[in-house]
Amino acid sequence: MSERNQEYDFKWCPGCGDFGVKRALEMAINTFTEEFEIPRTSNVIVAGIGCSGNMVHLIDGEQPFGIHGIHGRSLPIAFGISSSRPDLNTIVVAGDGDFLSIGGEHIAPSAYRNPNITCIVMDNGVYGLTKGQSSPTSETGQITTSTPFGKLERKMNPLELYLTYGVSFIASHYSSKPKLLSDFILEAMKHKGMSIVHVQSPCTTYNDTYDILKGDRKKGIPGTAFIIDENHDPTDYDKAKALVAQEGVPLGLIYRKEPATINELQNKLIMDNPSKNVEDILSSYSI
Ligand SMILES: Cc1ncc(C[n+]2csc(CCOP(=O)(O)OP(=O)(O)O)c2C)c(N)n1
Ligand code: SF4
Ligand SMILES: [Mg+2]
Repeated sequence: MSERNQEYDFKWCPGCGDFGVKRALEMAINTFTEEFEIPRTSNVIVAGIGCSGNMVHLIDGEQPFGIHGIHGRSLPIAFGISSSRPDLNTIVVAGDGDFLSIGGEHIAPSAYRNPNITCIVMDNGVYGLTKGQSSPTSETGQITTSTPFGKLERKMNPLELYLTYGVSFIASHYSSKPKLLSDFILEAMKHKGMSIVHVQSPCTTYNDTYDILKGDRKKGIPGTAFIIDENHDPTDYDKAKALVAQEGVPLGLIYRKEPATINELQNKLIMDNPSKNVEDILSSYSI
């Protein structure tokens, strides 16, 4: 996609958190493109299937490239792009269902490879596009269209999962502060390796969590989102583990390390084996 498709008529519901994420992503792409003096088309968005994935069709202004692929398969598609075209800024946009449920099996292999991609996960705790079924991040006991008597399973903690798998950059934020969110997305884009910005992006139609996240004094709701303490050291794995084990939604950078990316390792392997021709390479696989 190098031109916005005017005939694509998908619209987010009024108040959907994904509007704020879109604004944040646009700001981050603009800054990244300007700072590195690259063409807009050197950014490529790989989208999951869901209301969130429709982001790829809704970006305003000069268009980046985009792929709206298969449900749950944004990570393998992004890996293919970043391996073959390391010059591109590869960005995944996906929902909690797409990324953590049907696509969940791709997170671990991707974390172990550490490709240079940035993932923006829009977590609304439901499958919005298909009318509000429960997702891995719905609350236990939550009534949804697929759990009319309450969800039985435990609620997933995605930040803990990313840390356990060794994702090399993990940030958490919400959609209500697009400028702040864009700063973390930009940092994630600059990070060499797999980065995830996990965003609480409420679904106003099936799971409106704005009050729960931000709190409402008049209604006596304390608010679950909290800014990460400025003394938090994101390079300290144990501190990051303790942080994500806390109740509530941390806002900020949780963890960062800089292991080699899969592209760097592949390049080294090629450099270390310069004389091999195709026949030699093939024969090294025979037993
Ligand atoms: C293989 C496959 N299975 C199921 C679906 C139906 N489907 C489309 S989107 C979706 C869930 C999306 O949920 P999420 O990723 O949380 O996105 P949201 O709409 O909430 O942003 C499902 C189950 C599909 N399109 N393809
Ligand atoms: S159904 Fe929910 S997630 Fe989908 S556009 Fe509407 S508010 Fe957003
Ligand atoms: Mg969702």
